[in-house]
Amino acid sequence: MGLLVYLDGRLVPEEEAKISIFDHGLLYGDGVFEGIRLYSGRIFRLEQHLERLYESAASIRLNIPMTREEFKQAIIETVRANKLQDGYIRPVVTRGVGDLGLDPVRCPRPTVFIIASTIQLYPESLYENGLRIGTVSTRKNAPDSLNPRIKSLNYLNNILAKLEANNAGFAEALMLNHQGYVAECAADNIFAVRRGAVLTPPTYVGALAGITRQVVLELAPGLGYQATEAVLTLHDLYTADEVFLTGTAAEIVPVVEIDGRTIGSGKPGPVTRRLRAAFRELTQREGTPVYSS
Ligand code: PXG
Repeated sequence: MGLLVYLDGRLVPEEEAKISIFDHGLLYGDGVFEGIRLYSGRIFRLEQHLERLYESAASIRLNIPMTREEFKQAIIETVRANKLQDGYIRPVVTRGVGDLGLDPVRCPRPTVFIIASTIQLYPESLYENGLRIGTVSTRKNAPDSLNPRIKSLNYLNNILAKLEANNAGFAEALMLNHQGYVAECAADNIFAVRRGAVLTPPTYVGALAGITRQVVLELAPGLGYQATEAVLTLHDLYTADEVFLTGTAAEIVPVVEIDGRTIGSGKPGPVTRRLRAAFRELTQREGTPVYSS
């Protein structure tokens, strides 16, 4: 594709963007990352993504060797260098190069890279027909072992869940926490609509503090829906009027079947559709401009 990639302070052709085999991001998944969307030349919710990146890093005691403003400029420069109008941005900060032991103290300098690329959008049929998802046996990492708010490079828990879902013929994996409460999907947050209220599990149950999730919680009241965090069981989902998933790549996707139970009418519901329309409108209206000021 001939991309220019930001790597440790320089823009380099993607073929030259190489990382050491001793980088602890690779050896141990020791690092943090973000996934950010670019819509019509504007970066959506950039400040919130940067805040989550810096908070994730602080939580694992990883010092990002740039200020937030410098990081923001690096992201903007990377998008500009690739002349993108719409796309997906992946900033990554790893513990950096160390030895074969896992001690982070032996990694003097974090590795920073930013990929800005185009995005393969999900087919429109997905939004029109909705998804069939299934609960997997892989439980979400316990929050007292790995806090779900840390968006780390360590995604094996999610990948194991995804493999199970693939194997069972489901589009997404619904993950429960160690107590059996609904946490989230392998790469998306989950919402239930019950009697006009829009509900999503609190992060302490085992969910990432998703940026799209936050946008939905902000948009819902303006459309006349009460929006709150709630601890949810599978029963709450099976008997919901509507269920949908949220994520940067997927945006807002209706779910029409869970574990063989039809959700609501079996078609994407009106609340999901209105939220999705409002979300799309917002992505065209706000965001950090890349090509002006
Ligand atoms: N939960 C998890 C575990 C995630 O990884 C979300 C929720 C949604 O969060 P945002 O901030 O994007 O609304 C994510 C999203 C993919 C992909 O291929 C998604 C994510 C990471 C890597 C790949 O869809 N994170």
